[in-house]
Amino acid sequence: MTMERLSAATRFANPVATPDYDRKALKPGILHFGLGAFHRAHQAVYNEAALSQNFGDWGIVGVSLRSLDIVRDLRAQDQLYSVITRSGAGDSAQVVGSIIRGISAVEDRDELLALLVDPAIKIVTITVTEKAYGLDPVTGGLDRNHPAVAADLANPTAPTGVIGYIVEGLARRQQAGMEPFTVLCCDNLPSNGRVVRRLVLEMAEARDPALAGWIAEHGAFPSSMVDRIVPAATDEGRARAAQMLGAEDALSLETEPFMQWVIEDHFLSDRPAWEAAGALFVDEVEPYEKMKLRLLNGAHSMIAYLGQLKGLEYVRDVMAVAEYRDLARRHMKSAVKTLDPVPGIDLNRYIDQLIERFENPTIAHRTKQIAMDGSQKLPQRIFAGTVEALKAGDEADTSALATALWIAYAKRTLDIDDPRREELRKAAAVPAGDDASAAFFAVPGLFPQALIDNRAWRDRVNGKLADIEAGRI
Ligand code: CS2
Repeated sequence: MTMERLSAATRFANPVATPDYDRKALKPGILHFGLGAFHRAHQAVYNEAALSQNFGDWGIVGVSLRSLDIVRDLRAQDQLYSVITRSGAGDSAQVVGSIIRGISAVEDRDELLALLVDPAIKIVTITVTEKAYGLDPVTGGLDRNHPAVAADLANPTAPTGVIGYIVEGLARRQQAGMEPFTVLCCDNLPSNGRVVRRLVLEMAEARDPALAGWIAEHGAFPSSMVDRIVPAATDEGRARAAQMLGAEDALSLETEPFMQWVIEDHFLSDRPAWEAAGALFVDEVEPYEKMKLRLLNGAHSMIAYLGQLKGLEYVRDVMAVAEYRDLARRHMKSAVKTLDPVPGIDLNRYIDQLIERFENPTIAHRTKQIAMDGSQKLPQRIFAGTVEALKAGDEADTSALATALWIAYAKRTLDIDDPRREELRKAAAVPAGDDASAAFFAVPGLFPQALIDNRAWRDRVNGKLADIEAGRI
């Protein structure tokens, strides 16, 4: 028997939370780039909570830069989808209605360009993953060889990448005598607002210095720290959702109960009351970002490479090995020493909570998924903290191990999934002499100079590599 497709008319057999506000009253107020699982389980859920507590009419228009499927599926489901929250305590289902429309940058480009200049759109939010920004690892500015950046510099009025769209949208607003929109980055980059501001200004400068000046003066690029573990969706998860909903949902996804969003309170307009779901508005996001990147994401990457090298498919499988769980904890205990106090957070509790989150037996988070794009992730997750740890006289032993695990993984994985794949493949092919990691340290802009210059720490990385290769780790 085929099940009906999720829609506004679905009558649920089981308890399911559904939009309890007037969806028809929502207006497009937020334009979001990147309609993947993370956005749907994070910002859209915060927005849902704000709406359900009767705060405003902020609808999200979601832009998919590449995948047409998400947009088609949303359309086929009255722009509804489900979030299944899972833990040892049980599962719960929520149908989210705060995304009022999905559009494709490929098929609906004119509509997208029109929305960027629609005064109703006050906030542009972004989750496109680290590699989509076109960030040059050497300069920290715009990578002019990045395919989307190169295309958008050559043809700025017909953009293809997220920075190109933002610059074109702001240019049109300037020409129309309007205010800019606020740009809110929600990707795992340190000082993500500042990073995006710089990329936008550099691209605008290349096109028209007056535009760059206007953006610098009038624009707003708050930073934000986002957190929720949301594995890529699977058929198994979709089948589980269908059971709970009594309807097919091609867009359902599974996630953990925990979620966190810390946002720099710097908006050009009013904004949704995301605090309704616990979002924290602060003056300085950096302490929270550093905490999350170095503790959660740093340990996550370490666990991912361990898992990949040891044939353990999920994070929870790695955590089930006492030795590896202890290692993850040891790494966090060491990395935490590089952090300043984080307002309102007990860092020891935070670490305990992370261990529990990673252990969640109901969350099937593939180590392969996290292992992806290491060149884009390790600098902020592992290397930045290592520089500070070494400066403070620490040996940064677990960081050396995390680095060696990644190098060993790169050496063993021919089809490594990373935008710097070619360079990593070349480094991996260099025969390991006395300095087995040298070719990786020579990849431009990957390691900070302080680590490249630190012979003792590099020897430590080599020692760990030898241990891994000899099966001692
Ligand atoms: C993970 C993150 O895939 C990865 O690299 O470390 O996506 C992680 O699950 C999130 O940042 C959690 O908020």
